[in-house]
Amino acid sequence: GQTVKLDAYSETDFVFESVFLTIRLFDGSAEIESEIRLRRREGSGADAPLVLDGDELTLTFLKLDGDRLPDADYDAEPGGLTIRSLPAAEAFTLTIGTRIVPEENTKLMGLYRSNGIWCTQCEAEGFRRITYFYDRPDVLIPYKVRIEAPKVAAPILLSNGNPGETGDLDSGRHFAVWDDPFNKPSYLFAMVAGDLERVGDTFRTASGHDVTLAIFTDKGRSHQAGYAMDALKRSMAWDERRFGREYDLDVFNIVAISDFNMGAMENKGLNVFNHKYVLLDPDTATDQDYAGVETVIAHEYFHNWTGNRITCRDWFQLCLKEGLTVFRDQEFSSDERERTVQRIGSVRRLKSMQFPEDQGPLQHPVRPSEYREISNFYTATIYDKGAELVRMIATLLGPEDFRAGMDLYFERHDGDAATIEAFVKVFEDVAGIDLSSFALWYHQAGTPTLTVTEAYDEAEDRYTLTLAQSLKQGAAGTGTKPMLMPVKIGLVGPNGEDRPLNPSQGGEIREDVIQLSEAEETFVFDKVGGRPYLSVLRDFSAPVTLDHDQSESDRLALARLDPNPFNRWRILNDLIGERLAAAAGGTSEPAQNPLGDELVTAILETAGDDRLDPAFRAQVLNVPADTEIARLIGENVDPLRVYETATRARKTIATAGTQVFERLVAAAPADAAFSPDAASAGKRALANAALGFATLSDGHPDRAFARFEKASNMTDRQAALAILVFRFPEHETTHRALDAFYARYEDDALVLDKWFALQAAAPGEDTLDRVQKLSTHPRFTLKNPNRARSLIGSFAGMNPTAFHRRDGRGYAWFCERLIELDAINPQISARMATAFRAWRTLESERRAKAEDALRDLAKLPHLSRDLRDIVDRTLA
Ligand code: B3K
Ligand code: ZN
Repeated sequence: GQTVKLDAYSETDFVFESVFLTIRLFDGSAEIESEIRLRRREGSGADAPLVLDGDELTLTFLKLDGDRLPDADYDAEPGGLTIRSLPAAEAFTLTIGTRIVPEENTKLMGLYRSNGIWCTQCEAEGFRRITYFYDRPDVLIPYKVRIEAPKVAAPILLSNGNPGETGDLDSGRHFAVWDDPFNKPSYLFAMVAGDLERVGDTFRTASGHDVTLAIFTDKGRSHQAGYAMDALKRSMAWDERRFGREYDLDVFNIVAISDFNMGAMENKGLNVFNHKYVLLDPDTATDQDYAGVETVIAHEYFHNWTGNRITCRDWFQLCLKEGLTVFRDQEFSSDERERTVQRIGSVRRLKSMQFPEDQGPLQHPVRPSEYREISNFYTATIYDKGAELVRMIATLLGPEDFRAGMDLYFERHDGDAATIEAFVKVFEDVAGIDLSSFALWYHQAGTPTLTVTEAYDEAEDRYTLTLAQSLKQGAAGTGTKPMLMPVKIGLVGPNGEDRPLNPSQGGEIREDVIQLSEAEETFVFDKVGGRPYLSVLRDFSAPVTLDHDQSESDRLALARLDPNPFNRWRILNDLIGERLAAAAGGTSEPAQNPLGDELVTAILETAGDDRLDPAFRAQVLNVPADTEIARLIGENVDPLRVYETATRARKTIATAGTQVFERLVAAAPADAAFSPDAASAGKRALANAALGFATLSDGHPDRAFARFEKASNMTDRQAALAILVFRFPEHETTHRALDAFYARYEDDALVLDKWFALQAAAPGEDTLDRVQKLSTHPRFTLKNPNRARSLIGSFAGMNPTAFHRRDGRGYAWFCERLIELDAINPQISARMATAFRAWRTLESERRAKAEDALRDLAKLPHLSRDLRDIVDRTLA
């Protein structure tokens, strides 16, 4: 495959003005007629050919202003169309006919058929699988679409924009026309046709415009769309309140599809969703599922402004829409739910998904400068680190200037295909500052280390803080210069009060935010009123690794009394992570209590403190994942040893906290009425965490099984089942629970995914045998992305003990599946292959086996470009 480079960007030779698509759907094929109005760009050569993108296309005809073009004037290949001898100056119309087979489109890119429903996915480069086009984000034009389809199979016909004419045709067919007045790039095109059920609602915008809302689902599922609709209306209202952004079309449609490569897609006026992020009810969905639906609905809706009204000039700018939109959905969830708990969730995600990426072979900057396959760049770095960069701008500028900057961005760039430079510039302009050293964050890959040293002069009552930043050159080799970063701090007194900050020397500080820009800076604070506890990097104000040699007693004091609740969690979580990494990383017999008594006491005190938010306490009990501990160890990792150390630590907490956990379990009746709100969810999270610990000290499955049977909702049912499967994988009680769960939900694909996923994630080398057997289960298929992810993805991505089996059989089996999957759906195979990304940090035996497996993959001649790109970069 060819490498695409940022600095090779140039405008198209021709300017598209508009397009009219006619899509004729038949059983077994689709005919597309694309009528493009265009002209040669002024200044581009008078004989430059028109070169259009295509992917697996068949041309059926080609006309210039209504007349067939002579064969000699064009070359049509499945992968592109080149047309010569086109008019030099005046505008003209090309009509391009293509034929495709949606039923055979297993890549689920372009136009495909899922469960009888015709639907599309075009981002990033799927439109070229429908028709020849300038399939790039800087070609912005109005689309008119006419869909023709059989009435019985497809009573519902949808596309972008506002609905137009509809009517009947011969032979049981009908048509519908859609008009999208907003200029858009091809990746935002969408079309859906099928026999769908509809849930409707309306939303009146702040300026009084009535918008018709609808969610379309498979037959018999629309009753599960209520929460998604509610989340949509709340998102619309929030974007008006918080960013002054109103919706701009007469209709907003969402369609839930069962075969979908990712979560959802923000097509203008017609969002297409993985049904996992639409369909919910208490009996089948967990609190986490509810939160996921809310986030994804909001995220796609927010794209209407950040992504659609203002799009990206090229795919190197992907974080312009994704990082910003993740930031916006995080803010929405923080306003709708509980800010600290949301922040903890985002930081956990960042550390577990983005940090390993940024510290391994798949490292890339938030704005990459080259790619071989853009689909592989929808990463945690683009999304989550991209969001952190926006958050840092907000923290550096403060709320007023940040909002003013966003207003200016919308005003200045509405209708543009913009760049990161343009985005950063609006904030420079409103705040009158130079953000060039901040902009390095977009270009330098890797996680910086922030080193903290402090000194207190008792005689002068003077506190001195030195902050140093450093960045290692990583796989991407993108530079190591110091970057402007906000470091939010507090100097905390013994009663948990924030002391006033009186900086007398050092660089820039605004309120409680240090604006660190040099490699090292020292700040002096006078009259601090006695030696303070330093609470640093509050709210995780910058995405860095903290290197702070703070005494255990200071840290434990802060864990109790820091007025910044995020830091209370972070300090405990860091301590647990460090202790477990130290114990699991060595080679000597690990200590009986790797956490130490005082830390255990602090955890239990927080978990048992009824004055604190239950969701927060549940987060404190949520010990860092094995993969996070492995990352902290950094080299020669033995995943089995990590698991055993973490289990020992959990047992210690369980034993020391028997009373606390008994009380917490008892306080939450298993059959309580269900409400999906954040406060109720937090109570369930705490009770279920407590149940896990209580079961650990019981040492038998009865209590979890009883809870499983009594559960009134999926959150409690799945939590109890997970305890059984993870702790007692071979116990007869566990089999009984799994069978009962299966019998109850075998016809509900989304719940069955949970059944597969839980079993695949059960720790232990033996899980491989179980997963192998499950892969021959009649309900297992690699063709449905959710199902493939539930078993194979969960095994490779969530089960280090089984995937990284010492004998290498986990790799061997996984790679066989990967190859099968690659022939069906390369985006999914490539995504799953990232499970190997930390292979170099493994102990030598496993490392050698992983390397062999990767090299064997690399040798195969027929890998997709997607998978090859990941394999090659992982090995590089
Ligand atoms: N923009 C889409 C992601 C498309 C992924 C293409 N491989 C969903 C989102 O981020 O909102
Ligand atoms: Zn997005």
